[in-house]
Amino acid sequence: MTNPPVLLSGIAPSGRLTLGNYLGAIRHWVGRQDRDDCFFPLVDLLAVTVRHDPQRFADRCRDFVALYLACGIDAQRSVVFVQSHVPAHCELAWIFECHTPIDELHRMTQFKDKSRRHAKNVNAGLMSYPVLMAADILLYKATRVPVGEDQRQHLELTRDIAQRFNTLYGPVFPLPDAHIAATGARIMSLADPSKKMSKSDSVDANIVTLLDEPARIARKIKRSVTDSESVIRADPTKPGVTNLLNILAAATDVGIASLEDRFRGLGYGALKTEVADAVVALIEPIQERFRDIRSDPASLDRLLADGRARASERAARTMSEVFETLGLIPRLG
Ligand code: AQP
Repeated sequence: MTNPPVLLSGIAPSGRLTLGNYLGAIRHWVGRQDRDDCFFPLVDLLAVTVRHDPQRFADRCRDFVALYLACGIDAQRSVVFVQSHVPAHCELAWIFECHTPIDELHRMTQFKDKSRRHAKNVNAGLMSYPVLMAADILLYKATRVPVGEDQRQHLELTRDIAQRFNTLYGPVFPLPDAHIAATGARIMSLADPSKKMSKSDSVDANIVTLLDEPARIARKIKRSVTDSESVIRADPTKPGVTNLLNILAAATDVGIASLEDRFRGLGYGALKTEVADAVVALIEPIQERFRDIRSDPASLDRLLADGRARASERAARTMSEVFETLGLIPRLG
């Protein structure tokens, strides 16, 4: 019997988890757990590329992990762990940094975007974090990486890094593929649908967070920006309406074309009400489970210790192979 493919996907604990993170990423992780060998790190070291609050950081990380679980990630079947608990991520990232031309990193769209957003803190980590991301993936020899559309470029970089390493030293790493869902891959901001919904967005009206109260979620959706045409159809010239249709399609698993049929002749109010109801129906049970899981932080920490042990074991195997391939003196004992 062949081994199931290794799947890895993670999220940085910055800001607040959004509907975009759920529909574009986490929801797709849940369905793969029976089929793939799944690793779901909380990529906490990525979050320190921007200024963070050390007093509240550990609790925020626990919130994120609790949300993973509340969304349906099962820590028995999958390996749920914290990136910083497995130092091999940084060791491999260093080796990859030595094999990644700086120009390639400068070209990354997210680097350009983040350099603009954090103009006073354009640090080396902001530029090199896609290399750490490549290490996160390749350390476990993951071949499936379910992500939203925004991560496609980073996956290409990961493949380039793996390919370069293999060509120089021998075939160590399989090439991973980005698995981008047909629906929900790019959920846009509610108040500014020209940009993606982003968990570190400081404008609350732009995002639906997984921990927003249901009434607040409904209010934000009902106030979302549309247009003056009053016709419900998916169309690049109608980003607000298209976004609402995408959200509804992803939340209810109904195709865009049938939604357009169903809403023919109806106004934006009807669409917004239905989107709000569907999103609340999706998020409310997650919130209930979250409260339950979060009420027992000791269990959460034990679960992460178990995840660390399982992840470390797999990581150590890859690192031995990498060190040997690079000609380093083997670590004995
Ligand atoms: N709007 C989105 N629609 C669909 N998928 C999305 N993802 C992110 N935003 C959307 C997917 O969620 C996973 C985590 O990505 P991320 O950590 O880059 O999340 P973010 O919300 O995009 O984060 P920010 O605001 O850019 O904050 P930083 O970078 O500071 O953490 C990925 O699979 C992503 O594709």
